[in-house]
Amino acid sequence: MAAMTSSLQSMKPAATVCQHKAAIAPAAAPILLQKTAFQGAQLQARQTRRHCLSAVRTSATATVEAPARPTTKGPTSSAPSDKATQKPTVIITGASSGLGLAAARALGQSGDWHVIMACRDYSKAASAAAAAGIPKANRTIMHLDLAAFDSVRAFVENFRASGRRLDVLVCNAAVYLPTAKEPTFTADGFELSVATNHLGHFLLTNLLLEDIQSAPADSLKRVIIVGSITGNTNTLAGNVPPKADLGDLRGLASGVDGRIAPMINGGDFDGAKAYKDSKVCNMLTVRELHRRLHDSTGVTFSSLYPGCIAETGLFRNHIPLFRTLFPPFQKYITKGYVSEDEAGKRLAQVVSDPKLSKSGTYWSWSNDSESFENQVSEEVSDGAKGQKLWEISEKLVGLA
Ligand code: NDP
Ligand code: PMR
Repeated sequence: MAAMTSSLQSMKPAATVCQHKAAIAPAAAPILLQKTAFQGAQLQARQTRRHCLSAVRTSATATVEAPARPTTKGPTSSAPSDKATQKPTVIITGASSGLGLAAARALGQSGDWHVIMACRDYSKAASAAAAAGIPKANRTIMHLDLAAFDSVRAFVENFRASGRRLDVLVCNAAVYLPTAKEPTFTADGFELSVATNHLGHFLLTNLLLEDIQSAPADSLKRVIIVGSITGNTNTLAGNVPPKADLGDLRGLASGVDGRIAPMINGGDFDGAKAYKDSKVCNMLTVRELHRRLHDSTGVTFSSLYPGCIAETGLFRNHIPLFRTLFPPFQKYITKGYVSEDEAGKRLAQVVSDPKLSKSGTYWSWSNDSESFENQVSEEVSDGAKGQKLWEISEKLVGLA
């Protein structure tokens, strides 16, 4: 295991690319950013964003299973009575593998839910749904690339055009880039893990809140953002270096002026830390959503740590030795291991169990699979930091 830790600590920056470079016309070649060229410098961000985003828009509409020509501006125009007769609907981001797929299966197979699988790879999601045995009638696959704000907005329009009610949103998708030597920046100009795991979900949640609010009276009305033990430094797992630490958020804040920083705290790029920081953002966002919006909307906001699901695609970018040793380490040494199936049931429980209705909660499970309200770290419980993160994020995603 020392090898795992040292492999994480030895990461050094290397090359930086625009996420959508394959979709960009030759004229846009200069926007393939090199770290040295932009570090601390003002970017031609608007031009970059416009160009990459038009490419994303094309691919998004081409792969949507639901109606592909959205016309609605706010929540769908279907009569409320239509929605009252529909099954409750849950949107799960990143439902093409791992935890998201397992939760989609648990909910889809229950027969009580319609699951919108919000995925960036349509074919992969379709094969995964079929292999998992999620009945076709109980699921819809819709394209969503969380690493592109334009795709998030297109997803929301497409969802609204489908005429479905929305009861629960699960922000589950994530990327973990522990061996990356250089940051990857999205077309919008943000480090890939923070953009995907935090900013994309932040925008999605804000846009879909009004849809959840207008769900029929019997709705559970929930927003769930998947957190992790590794973002909580009040645990042993959270103290494995590199530790999560957003600092004063100066790196993230510099994006408001169009500058690009590889890390939220303004430091040098570290892929493992970027992931853990993004999980801190997820858990801070849940607490801030609760503080700002629970009383006025009646929506329940929660986060969770489902256990260590040591065999998911999350570790696809880790070194082979890690992928071999990590599952037995978690099974026999830390005893933190949980199967995808069990973790999926846990997430499905946070979606559907009327008892798990306390807003602002970070759920965890004991070894006998009993849910309990867990404690978060000092950083995750820092209300001032949560507020600051919210205000910066609103500006970065174009909501303020
Ligand atoms: P997986 O890699 O299996 O699942 C991640 C999902 O996110 C995939 O479906 C992936 O899509 C999707 N995704 C990645 N980037 C994007 C994007 N830009 N747009 C849309 N979807 C995207 O990992 P897990 O199931 O382990 O992770 C799920 C959640 O669980 C994450 O939030 C993770 O932080 C959390 N978690 C995981 C733990 C674990 O031990 N595994 C422990 C604690 C929390 P694709 O299939 O196309 O790659
Ligand atoms: Mg951890 C009780 C101990 C515990 C638990 C529950 C986890 C979960 N880990 C624990 C302990 C340790 N880990 C210890 C003592 C070490 C040092 C040997 C260790 C190392 C380690 C590495 C190198 N652990 C890791 C990594 C990763 O690359 C994973 C990671 O940080 O991903 C972000 C990881 C994880 N350990 C966990 C969990 C749940 C993960 C991964 C998933 C996540 O947080 O999303």
